[in-house]
Amino acid sequence: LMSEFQTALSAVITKPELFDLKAEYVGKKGKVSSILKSLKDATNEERKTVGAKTNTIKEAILKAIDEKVALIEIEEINAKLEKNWQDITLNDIIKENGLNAAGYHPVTLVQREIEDIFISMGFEILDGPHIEDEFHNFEALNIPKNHPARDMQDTFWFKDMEHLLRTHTSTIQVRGMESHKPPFKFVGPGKVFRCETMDASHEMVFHQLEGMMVGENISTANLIFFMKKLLSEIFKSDINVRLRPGFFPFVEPGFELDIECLICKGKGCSVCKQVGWVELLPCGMTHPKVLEAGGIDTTKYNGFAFGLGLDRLVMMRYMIDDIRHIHSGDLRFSEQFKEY
Ligand code: FA5
Repeated sequence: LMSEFQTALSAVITKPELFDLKAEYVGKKGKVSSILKSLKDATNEERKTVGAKTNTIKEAILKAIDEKVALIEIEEINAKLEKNWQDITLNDIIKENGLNAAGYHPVTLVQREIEDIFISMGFEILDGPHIEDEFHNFEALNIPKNHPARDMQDTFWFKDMEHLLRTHTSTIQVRGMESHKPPFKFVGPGKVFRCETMDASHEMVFHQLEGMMVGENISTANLIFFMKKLLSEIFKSDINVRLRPGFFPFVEPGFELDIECLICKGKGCSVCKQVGWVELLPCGMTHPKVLEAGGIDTTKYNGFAFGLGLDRLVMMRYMIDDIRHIHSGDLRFSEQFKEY
């Protein structure tokens, strides 16, 4: 019986065939059961020897069936893998486009470099949501409803008119104050969104990198030190900068830090709107109302904040003459930064 079963088993390919075979041999009306049933008319001695032998065969059959099930399942998985095989390296697409391999986007490269500079000076890196509420984007930053400063940044509102796509990374300042106790210092990079007309230096979706330091006796000299350090580490050479007064409701005093346009060497081009300077790094001493909204004791602490225009810094760093290249998604553009 066992050798007859083994011959039948070796011919089985699919699970339904196997289950039929199982029923034929060890099912209720199967061959093994009928042998066991026939023992009712046998002698005691026959029942003992034949019964024991038949049970051993039954166990061997069940074991062989289990092994075969496992084998069939492995074969099924292998067949699926063979059929649905995909080359996740996309080699063909890369080759067809005459490209070699992937690299980092220039914004990612510069962002990481700046993060490293600030980490080395003891700053934390914070993140924040793209979808914000009015409080974090405006009110906590001393921009109440109907304040004209809301028009400085054309906002993408959600239908509920309570939520919006953040217009600046200054929202990270607010969230940072909420989650930290002074003294603290952090930077927060990320995407921001504004409903603006696009040109060589303006995008609707762009990147900023916010910075904030809160502690005792923080001064404008501290602010200027960190701004200088950032620029000298990024450009590794002397660049011309100018500091002028700038208005932002969340800082007092506020400054605009511009750098001489490196694309035209200050002569005037479409990136700097022919003025020779690029607005890059607005900053200032944090307004006491903002600190209070963030739960900071203003009798003890003060601070500074800045909001770097990351895409424009990337443009100056790599001499990119139109911001729209940065967001084009064109691999021929990103390809060029692979070596950096
Ligand atoms: C702000 O967004 C302030 N939150 C910055 C700030 C933070 C000031 C902390 C003081 C303290 P502003 O709207 O100027 O400021 O934008 C900051 C920088 O983002 C600009 O200097 C510029 O470099 C960049 N930027 C602004 N608009 C665009 C745009 N449409 N496309 C690309 N870059 C832009």
